[in-house]
Amino acid sequence: MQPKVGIIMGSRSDWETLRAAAEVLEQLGVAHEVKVVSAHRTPDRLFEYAATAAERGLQLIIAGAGGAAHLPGMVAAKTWLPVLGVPVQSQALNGMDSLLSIVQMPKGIPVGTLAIGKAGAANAALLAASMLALQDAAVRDALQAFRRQQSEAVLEADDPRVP
Ligand code: RP5
Repeated sequence: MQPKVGIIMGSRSDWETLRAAAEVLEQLGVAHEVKVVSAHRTPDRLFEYAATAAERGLQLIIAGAGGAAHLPGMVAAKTWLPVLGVPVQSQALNGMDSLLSIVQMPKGIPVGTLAIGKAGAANAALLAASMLALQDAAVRDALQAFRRQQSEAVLEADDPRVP
């Protein structure tokens, strides 16, 4: 199936975090691709990936990076597609460096920035699905089913003393 969402990350070491985004898209039946694209180590690949993303049929990009996390912002600068940024939890500064690098974009080039770590990665996928659901009834149904199941799971296990 033609991927609709591109999940990219600055390093293979980010996969433990971005895996959460891929799993959610898998669960919702959203076709996606996964690539390591480093802003610093493979800048030419980053430019090529971003510049050709729309013509290859991608509808939005989830970009995760840690530390001096320039990947989401630089990708956003080279494509008109929506870019969702996931700050990876870095060892030195616990992801505060990643968060501030991604969220503080200059006016004119936005990156929709999610929470630090796996919760942010999962939510990036859910937000991507919400955006696709505007035009795609199958994704809308899958997203609504996900929400229903999530609510039911909480309601069915509402006594925290019961394992
Ligand atoms: C960033 O540097 C990556 O996004 C990663 O979070 C961080 C560390 O990368 P590795 O040294 O583990 O490859 O570019």
